[in-house]
Amino acid sequence: MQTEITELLGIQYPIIQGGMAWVAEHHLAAAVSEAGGLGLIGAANAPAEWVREQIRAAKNLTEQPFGVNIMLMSPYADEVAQVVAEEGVKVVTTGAGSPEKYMEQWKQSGIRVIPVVASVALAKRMERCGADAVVAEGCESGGHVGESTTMALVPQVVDAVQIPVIAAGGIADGRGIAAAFMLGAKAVQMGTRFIATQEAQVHESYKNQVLRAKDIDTRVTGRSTGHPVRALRNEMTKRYLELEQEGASFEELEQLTLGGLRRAVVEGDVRMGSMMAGQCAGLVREILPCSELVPQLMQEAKACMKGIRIDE
Ligand code: TUI
Repeated sequence: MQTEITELLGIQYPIIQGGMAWVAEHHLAAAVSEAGGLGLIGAANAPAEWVREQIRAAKNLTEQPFGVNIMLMSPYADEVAQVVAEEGVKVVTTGAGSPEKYMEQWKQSGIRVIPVVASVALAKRMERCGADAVVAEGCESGGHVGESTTMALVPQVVDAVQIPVIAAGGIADGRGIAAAFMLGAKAVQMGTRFIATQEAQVHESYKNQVLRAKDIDTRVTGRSTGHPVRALRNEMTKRYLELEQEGASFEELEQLTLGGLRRAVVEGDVRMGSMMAGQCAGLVREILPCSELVPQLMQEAKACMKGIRIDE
């Protein structure tokens, strides 16, 4: 299925894997790209040299295009911005900030730049400074979240900009993809669904928690500190929310989440780790290889769209 996004990125399916911190490393990124979507390496808070190694490792696994997601609050963001240009990365997505200061350098290096936005205002600013597309991410998503839902945000961003819009937040199956197209999106970005894949280098216990999750099993911590983050509920989110209610200091709260992603992803600490995941975790029922998952998602989406065509 060709859209403006598949053409822009040179990929087979309009499905982009989210740049999940600790989860989106080269095995997963390469597997998604090999399956016909766009895989992403999530730079998160990692040093630039780790990102360089990941890019090179992904290139060894696939000749298909893949991208790097740069988390702009990272202390290494400036260096990572340089590394993606040096390594000839085809696509960069950004999160948790505005990538304006890197835009000229990236465009000159021929990189397709796709900022993740959670508001119409930022989407318009990104279009003005030369973004090739935007990901409009609703607050159903896992990790750092904005205010608006995907259903409300995506069509408002579509109306506000000329560049293609990619929908994210709460999408985990073909129905979600079809719905995103109905809202005017030209592709989707999915994170949570890709945690439950064979290639995701994520502790089995965390994967199993995604499989077991029900609709109401995520919580947003950090609203009081201005860094709201959605994760599967566990002892950590419970204590965090209690402390927030008691008016705990930023330092006290940070103690609870420091190293939390590593604990969840690497150690499988489902009690005190930070198992970031979106509200659609309840839709995820089985672990699949990306080579099966990506085409299957697209088949489901096509079937949905066929079902509601009124000219048949
Ligand atoms: O970035 C994300 N999701 C993330 S980043 C992340 S790393 C992290 N780890 C621990 C604690 C906190 C973060 C985990 N998940 N999604 C993309 C996204 N970006 N959503 C919202 C935004 C955003 C928010 C504010 C983009 C820009 C912005 O402000 C820009 C400006 O300057 O106005």
